[in-house]
Amino acid sequence: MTTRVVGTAGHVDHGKSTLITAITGTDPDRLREERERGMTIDLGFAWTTTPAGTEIGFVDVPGHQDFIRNMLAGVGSIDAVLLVIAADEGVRPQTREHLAILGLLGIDRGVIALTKRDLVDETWAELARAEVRAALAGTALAAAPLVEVSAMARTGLAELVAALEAVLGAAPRRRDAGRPRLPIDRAFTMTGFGTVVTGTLLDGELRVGDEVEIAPTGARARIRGLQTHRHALEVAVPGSRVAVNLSGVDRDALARGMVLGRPGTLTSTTSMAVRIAVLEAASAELAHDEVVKVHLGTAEAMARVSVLEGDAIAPGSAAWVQLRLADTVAAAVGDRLVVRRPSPSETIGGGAVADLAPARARRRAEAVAALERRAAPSAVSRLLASLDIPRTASEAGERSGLDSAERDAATAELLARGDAVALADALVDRVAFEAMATQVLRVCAQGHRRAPLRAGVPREEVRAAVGLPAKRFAALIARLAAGGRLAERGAVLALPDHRPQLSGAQEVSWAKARAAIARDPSRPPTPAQLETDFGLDRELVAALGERGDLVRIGTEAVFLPETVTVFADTVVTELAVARTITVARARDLTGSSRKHVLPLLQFLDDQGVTRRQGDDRILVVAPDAARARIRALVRQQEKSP
Ligand SMILES: Nc1nc2c(ncn2[C@@H]2O[C@H](COP(=O)(O)OP(=O)(O)O)[C@@H](O)[C@H]2O)c(=O)[nH]1
Ligand SMILES: [Mg+2]
Repeated sequence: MTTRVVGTAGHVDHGKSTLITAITGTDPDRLREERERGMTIDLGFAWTTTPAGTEIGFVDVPGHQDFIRNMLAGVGSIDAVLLVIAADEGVRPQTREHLAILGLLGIDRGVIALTKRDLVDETWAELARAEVRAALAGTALAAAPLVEVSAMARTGLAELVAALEAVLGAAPRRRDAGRPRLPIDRAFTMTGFGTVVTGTLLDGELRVGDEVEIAPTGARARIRGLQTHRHALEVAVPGSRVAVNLSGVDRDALARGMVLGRPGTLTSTTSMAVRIAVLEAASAELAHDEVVKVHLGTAEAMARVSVLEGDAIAPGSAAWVQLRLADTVAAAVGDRLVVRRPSPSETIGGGAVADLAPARARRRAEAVAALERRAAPSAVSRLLASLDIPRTASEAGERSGLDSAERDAATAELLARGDAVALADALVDRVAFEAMATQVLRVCAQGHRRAPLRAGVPREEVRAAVGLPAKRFAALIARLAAGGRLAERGAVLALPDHRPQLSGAQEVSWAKARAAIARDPSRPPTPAQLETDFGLDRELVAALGERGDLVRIGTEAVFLPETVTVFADTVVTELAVARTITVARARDLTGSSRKHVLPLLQFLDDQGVTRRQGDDRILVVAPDAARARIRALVRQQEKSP
């Protein structure tokens, strides 16, 4: 069975509540004050099941202009409107204001009820119909069916329900983004149950037992029970009227305007960017810095308007604004809001939220261009506009107001086109990716200039400069390395062509040391001796190793590259013939000392050329391959330190 929600609208005393009572058998005016005054003050709720089996929940709103804020809290998430106009009075001010609000909220389906038909004759009814059609002209409801009814005489009621059912039948299914949101319209305690909140459920399902969070307070609670139209449920579906029985939260901690959702899925903010359309009928332009009342979902907050284009928005036109709210509200991209002027009370305009907590724009033109992209009609361009910094697909989808299916399709397309790049758990647009890449390369270049002797810049230093979390940073670096734009050298990062650079004085010291080593290459000095005798400190020795001028074996032995090659050739040739070699034999063959031969043999082991077997070593690879490997290693050190 499908359940749908219809909201009433129309001027006070035109018969909305009486009509709902006639259709559902429930008087939606539930407050004592309402019954005493015969006037709706706050939202009322009732429901009926049509003969064809559609369950319709009604949200009955007050028509009086003093209670417009309650009306706004009720019509935000309805499927269709029942616009009530009394045949005897015709179109009145709140008929027009409600009509304008419906337009701003994007409610474009509904039925017009011409009520109190028993009070007028056919000539008068004819005039009323013409007046109604004229008022609707140019609105989304221009072609809505009009049904003449009398709640008193009970005429036209079946036709009205049938017309509503037809309109609802053509309405799209409610979106299920897997991210339920219940804008709370009532919070109360019920004897025997405890805390209950009600609302029209959006964007996902709620289940008994779910843990929930209340935004913007962040309070946590658990769902004890769910009801739609007084039936107990296990699961409540999007688009239905829901009463949620909560445990773990006090009624006093809950109020209309708060939103219930899954923990961690709601966004609360005090600022948002919206393209505001100002009503043609507005009494004045909406000025920069003006203070207005913002109605969003069931919430309301005072806000200051920053007009991003020009200094004011004239009646009948639209422009991007940033709203700075006095109170925190929970909102999502795509939510519609209405802007009112507090006094004299007047609906000015409204629009859809395009960005939450937008960065304060330094240049208005840039901010507007970015917002235009974010409000683009296609899912792909909206998602792309959300990827100006790395975001998970789910974060980006939420920012762009996409459901999960739209988001997944758009993600796949952006990745396939190369317009977005995956970085671990996140996506980022190509432009931002290139900006981050440039930053990495720039930090490396600066590091090379600052410390020319170093092999590169510590990864952590680069990561801090780019400001990415570890996994995304690792993915960024892996991409740059795979593309040959960056070299990963152990714990440091370097530009691929970076070679440690020695100063003139260092080159002179090295030339002296090199000449000394070359005099007896198989018995070179240790790094400690190089430092005391030639002033080559460990950093310089490391740099010479990176540059390929020295081969470092462990931390305590250095050799000239050609010494390593000659030693390896000698050992390999001996092994090719004798199969095994001892340390003593290697020493004798190369005219070296045990102390110097040990690290060289260890080096061959480490490079996978030889292996220890007892006190001997044996060859692990074919002799030619062994020679080639050592040459390649020593040469590689020269080419790419
Ligand atoms: N004669 C007549 N009076 C009606 C009809 N519907 C409502 N009324 C009366 O109009 C007044 C206002 O009705 P109500 O439903 O409270 O209007 P609302 O403010 O739009 O909710 C009440 O006194 C109703 O009894 C109708 O069909 N015929
Ligand atoms: Mg009423």
